[in-house]
Amino acid sequence: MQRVHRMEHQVEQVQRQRLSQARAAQSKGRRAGFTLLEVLLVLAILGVIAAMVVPQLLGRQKQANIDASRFSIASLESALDNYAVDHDGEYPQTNPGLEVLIVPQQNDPKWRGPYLKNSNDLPKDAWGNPFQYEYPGKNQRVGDKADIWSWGPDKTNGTADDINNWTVKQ
Ligand SMILES: [Ca+2]
Repeated sequence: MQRVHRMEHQVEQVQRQRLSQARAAQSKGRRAGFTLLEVLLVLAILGVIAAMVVPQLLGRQKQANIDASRFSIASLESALDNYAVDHDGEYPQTNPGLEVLIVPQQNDPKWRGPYLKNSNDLPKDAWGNPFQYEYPGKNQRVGDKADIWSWGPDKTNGTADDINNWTVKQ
């Protein structure tokens, strides 16, 4: 009777051991699989976030460049106004253009520049191109003003993305 009991006990022990091993193996397997799933999930989420955020950031960068170029045009306009104050209300002609805001033309006793804060170089637009200048302006609707414009993001003159001082809001 006691022997039988002992045997039952041994069987029970072995069963318990096997079960515990099986659980350990199962848990190990599940863990590894879950880690891989986690990685894939994270990658998928990152992909979704990148797909949403990157175009938005690019769009924002483009808008910032447009704003910066518009700001430069406004600075040039005010520098030209200062130049005109010293030159009996006359803006520089198309040639020599904006250059005279930094360097006076020969025989120009009225010049009291430089008229730009950064007097070493004329500002460039956000895409590295010089601002275009024409006086008398052909596009101004009111008054005697100069045309100032940037070729815009596509770096090409006369396209829709040009930034200028005669279109009210682009
Ligand atoms: Ca353009």
